[in-house]
Amino acid sequence: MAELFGAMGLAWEEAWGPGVCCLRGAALAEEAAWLAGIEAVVAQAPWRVMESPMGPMSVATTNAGAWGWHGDRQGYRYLEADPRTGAPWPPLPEAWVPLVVAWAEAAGFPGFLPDACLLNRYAPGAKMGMHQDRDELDFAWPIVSVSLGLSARFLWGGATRKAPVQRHALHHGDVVVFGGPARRAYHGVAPVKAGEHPDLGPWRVNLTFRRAR
Ligand code: MD3
Ligand code: FE
Repeated sequence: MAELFGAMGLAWEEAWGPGVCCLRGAALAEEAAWLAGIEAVVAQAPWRVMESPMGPMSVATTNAGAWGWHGDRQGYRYLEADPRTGAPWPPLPEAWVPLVVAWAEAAGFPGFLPDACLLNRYAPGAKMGMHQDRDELDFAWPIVSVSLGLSARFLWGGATRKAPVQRHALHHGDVVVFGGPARRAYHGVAPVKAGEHPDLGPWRVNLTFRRAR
């Protein structure tokens, strides 16, 4: 467990396995920029519940960046505009990008430049079933995840649905970079427990930065 400074603020690096790097608390140093950025995104593209072929998701979702992830009964894809309004998704807040770039680089992915940020908001009881993220073009790029608000139990499986699952708590300010052999691993989030976070209230918000195209 190495202590990191500089672009990461003060953070603790944890290796979970091949291709996964957890930077505990890395987003805390710029917490205000994360919260203000979320407010700006949601003002332009409000939280909405997306559908999946199995029915409505239990999280509320929105997007920022050139591409936004969209789910409906037909399946999943990236869209250049918010289907609610036809307008482009809000831009990635400027303060976010250098932080994400630095975390990706620290995890061994120089040159990562996200063009999509999927924001998921969990109320107590909300969860995400085990799935792979495979709507992006190039799996050589990692996904960078930022967790804020209520804690959650993250479930990390393997290359198949049957592989054993590791469980890791994710807390306010934690950053995880998933790349290489972990990029197509099955993963999910257990139902979030009721609680009240001092800065976010009764919510968990997770942001995933992706290279969609
Ligand atoms: C491992 N979100 O939006 S973030 C998702 O906490 C998603 O909201 C979860 O899974 C959340 O698709 C988990 C961590 C994460 C994100 C993408 C991954 C882990 C991943 C892609 C591949 C492997
Ligand atoms: Fe995912």
